[in-house]
Amino acid sequence: MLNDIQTIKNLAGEEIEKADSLKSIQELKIKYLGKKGILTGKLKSLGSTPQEDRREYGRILNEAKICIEDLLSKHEAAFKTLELNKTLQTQRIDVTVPGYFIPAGHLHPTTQVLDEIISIFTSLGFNVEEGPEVELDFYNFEALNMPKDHPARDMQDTFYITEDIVLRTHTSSVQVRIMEKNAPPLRVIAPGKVYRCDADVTHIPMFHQLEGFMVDRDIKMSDLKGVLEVFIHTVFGPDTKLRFRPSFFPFTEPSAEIDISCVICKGAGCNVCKNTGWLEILGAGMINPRIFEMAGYDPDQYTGFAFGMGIERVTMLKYGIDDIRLFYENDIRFLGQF
Ligand code: FA5
Repeated sequence: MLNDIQTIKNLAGEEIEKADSLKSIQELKIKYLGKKGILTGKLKSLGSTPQEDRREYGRILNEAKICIEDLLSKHEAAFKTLELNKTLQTQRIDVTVPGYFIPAGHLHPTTQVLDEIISIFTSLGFNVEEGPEVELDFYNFEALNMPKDHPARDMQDTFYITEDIVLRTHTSSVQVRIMEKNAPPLRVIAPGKVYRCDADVTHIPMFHQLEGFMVDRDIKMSDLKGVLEVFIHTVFGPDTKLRFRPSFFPFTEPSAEIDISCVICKGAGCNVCKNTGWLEILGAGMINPRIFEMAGYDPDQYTGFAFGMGIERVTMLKYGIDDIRLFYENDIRFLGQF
């Protein structure tokens, strides 16, 4: 037995010295000291040795165990340090290397311009309101003085959901909804998506409009002019001129189309303004008294103005974009410029 223990101890010592990796050290640990290990086997058989030898054998076995354990843990620690150094060498992090550029997204140009327009009107005391995009024919047309057979309905190519429900063709649909629920005075803007069955370089089936209206006693066309001047001068610069051109909308009387002096040639005449020096920007007018009757307001007491603009159109004028379809083709080379 004593010889056996000595042989095991020597053999383990030799094998541990020869081990060339952490893995082989761990294998040797199992081989000698694991549950079914050689030395563990000897310790287990201690019970079957004669009583008089048991003590001595036990002591020598324990000494051998401690000696092998020591040797194993020394080599284990050495290999661990070696491997750590190797990892540190090969996976060295150079904190001075510049980072990768992660492209960040930004707001769509129409959203940027819409946000700017909203902040101009809110600074003038207008409240922001919203209405549904799937709208009753009543609010989109009838309440705006366009009964079912009215020829003005043809001015807007409507997507009908049913005979009485449409995709709203303009944000003017919000006017009567707001007036029904609120008494004057009112100062409201209503931005949002609108839909028309229409597509070419200046028209798309889904676009954004912003409606604005003010109702109170003694609101005049000059108030409309003053408000629009602040808006136009802020967006296009203080030298931009405004022109009111007579027009027709069933819900305003009188009605006007508002032009601004061409942002490219400053009024001298160029391709963009077709040599007129002017660019159309929005529709407006004094709210037709029939709309007040629809909303339950007394037209003898209240007057008001309304205007409506296409946000893509304003964005095109602001940045000199000549094709409205670019906004919704999702070409990052175009969108990245804003
Ligand atoms: C209207 O929609 C009226 N509701 C505006 C209004 C409001 C007048 C209040 C008076 C009082 P119009 O159909 O002209 O008007 O459209 C207004 C703007 O929407 C146009 O000047 C244009 O910039 C934009 N627009 C119209 N159709 C399209 C389209 N298919 N694609 C992109 N923009 C469009």
